[in-house]
Order: sequence, then C-alpha cells, then structure tokens
Amino acid sequence: MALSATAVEIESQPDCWAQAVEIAPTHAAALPAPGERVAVTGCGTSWFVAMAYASLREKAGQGVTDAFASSEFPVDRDYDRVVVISRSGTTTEVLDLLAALKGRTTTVAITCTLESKVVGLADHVIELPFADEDSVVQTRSATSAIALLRASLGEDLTAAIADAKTALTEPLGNLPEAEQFTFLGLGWTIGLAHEAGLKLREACQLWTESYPSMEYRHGPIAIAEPNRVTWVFGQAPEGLAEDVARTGATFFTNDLDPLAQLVLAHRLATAVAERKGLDPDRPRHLTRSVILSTTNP
Ligand code: F1P
Repeated sequence: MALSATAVEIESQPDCWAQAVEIAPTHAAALPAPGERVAVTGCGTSWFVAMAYASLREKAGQGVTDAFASSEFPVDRDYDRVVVISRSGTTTEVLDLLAALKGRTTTVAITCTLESKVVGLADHVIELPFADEDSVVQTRSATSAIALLRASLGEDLTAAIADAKTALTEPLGNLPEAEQFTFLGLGWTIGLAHEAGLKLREACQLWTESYPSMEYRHGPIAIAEPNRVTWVFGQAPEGLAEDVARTGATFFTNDLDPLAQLVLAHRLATAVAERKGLDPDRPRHLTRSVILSTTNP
C-alpha cells in the first residue's frame, strides 16, 4: 500500500531539521536579540510551536517571551518584537494581527509558503519551503520551525536529529490500540504535549487531553484506567509513573529528545488512523488553512 502524504512528511523530519539548523544563522538578524521583550503567536499547531519557543527562550535567559493564540493577542501590550508562525501564511487571525501590529512593533513571520500573504505584512520573513506539506495536518513544518528556533538559541541539535531517526523505527507496541491518550510536559514540552494531542484528534479522531505535567494530579488523572495512556514528553515529575500505574493506565515516556518523541506521536497518529480505517491525509472538518469570512468580535 502506498504511504500517505502525511507518513512521507513524517519520515522526512530528520532531513528537514538539518536544513532548518543550517539556515538558522542566516536569519539571526530577524529573530529576537537577547534581552528583547518578545511575544510569539500562531493558531492551532503554530500556537503550540509558539508556546515551546517562548518557554525555551526564557529558560535560555534571553528575556521575557510570551506566547498567545493569535486571536487572543494583547495588541496594546508593548513588545520589542512579535514572532508570528504560520505554515500557510494565510490564516485569518494571523493576518488580522499582523495588520493591527503594523508600524507599532517589529514583526517576523516564519512560514513555509513562498509568496504567502504574511510576506507583505511582516517586517521580516523566514521561509522554510523545504518543510512545507501537502497534508492538511502539520508535522514537519512545525517541528522544523522548532528546530530552527532551538538552533537560534544556541542549541546543538545533532542528538535530537539522531533521535528523530530512531523515532522513525521505534516499535509502537500496542499503543495504537489504546482508546485514550493524555499528553504531559514541563516547560517547553508543554507545547509539544498540546501538539501531540491535537495531532491525534486531527489525524485519527482520537480522544486526547494535554496538560502541564504537574497539573495532571489535580483532576485529569481521574480518567486514567486500563487501555488509556499517560504520555510524558521529556522529564517526568517524581512519583508520576507510580501514580499512573496505580490507576491501571499505561505510563509512557522514553529517553529520546522531546522533539523526537513528537515524531513518535506523529507515527502513532497514522497508525491509529490505519487501525480505524481513516485516511490521515483527509482529516474531517479541516482545511489546510483556516480562512474566515467574518472578522474577529
Ligand atoms: C494553522 C492551522 C493548523 C491546523 C489546520 C488549520 O495553520 O490552525 O494548525 O492543523 O491545518 O490551520 P497555519 O497558520 O500554521 O498555516
């Protein structure tokens, strides 16, 4: 059987990340300088990319970095620079925001689509055409943006890229049989947890939830039971594996770089789609870019 476009794009991630790392230095002037007060924004997957980068930048000591869904962006707040992420560059809320910020603050857009509408609206544009996708569901576009941004913060991604290759062949065991997943993360991996949850909802219509890891015991654990999975991106809080084990649910994590763990979640999404007889290239009710005919309230 021919691979879905989604599966082909998932497999290309190590190569795409290497390309993103390679071009990162050429965009240093467009990206936030250390000390700048920055906000990062996008919709859907791109919002979760924003969350991951915001946390990484602050942790790296480079300055205040907030993340917002573009529809909730506080336009009256002062930022030195706003980083906008949009694969398509045509998402309505993103374009509305860029128009509202024009002349008020420096904006930089990260997009995969050459000649997309953000190009005329943002002050700087970083294009990742090699990471664009035929699929509606985003995989390599999002992880390549994160790879670029991590590299821009001075991170060496050699091990992460090697881990992504491992994630492409790692057995999924009986994970695709589970009826529910809750994804957890700490710091920058909270964005990855939200993205993994969205991926499974989009590509295979599975019930997923996602939280900061330390929030899990404040209620969400109540749904844990056998045949459900609690999946932690990165470092798990002490005692959490044991708490999950007591519920009968499966606790899952591994030692791969958290971005490579997301690649594994991508493969899980296509495996579940296959089990359910769904085509991951045709997620229901979704379009590649959300273009609204109405304006924001
Ligand atoms: C953002 C987005 C995706 C979602 C769907 C619709 O697109 O909301 O996250 O999966 O494809 O569009 P973009 O602004 O990054 O192009």
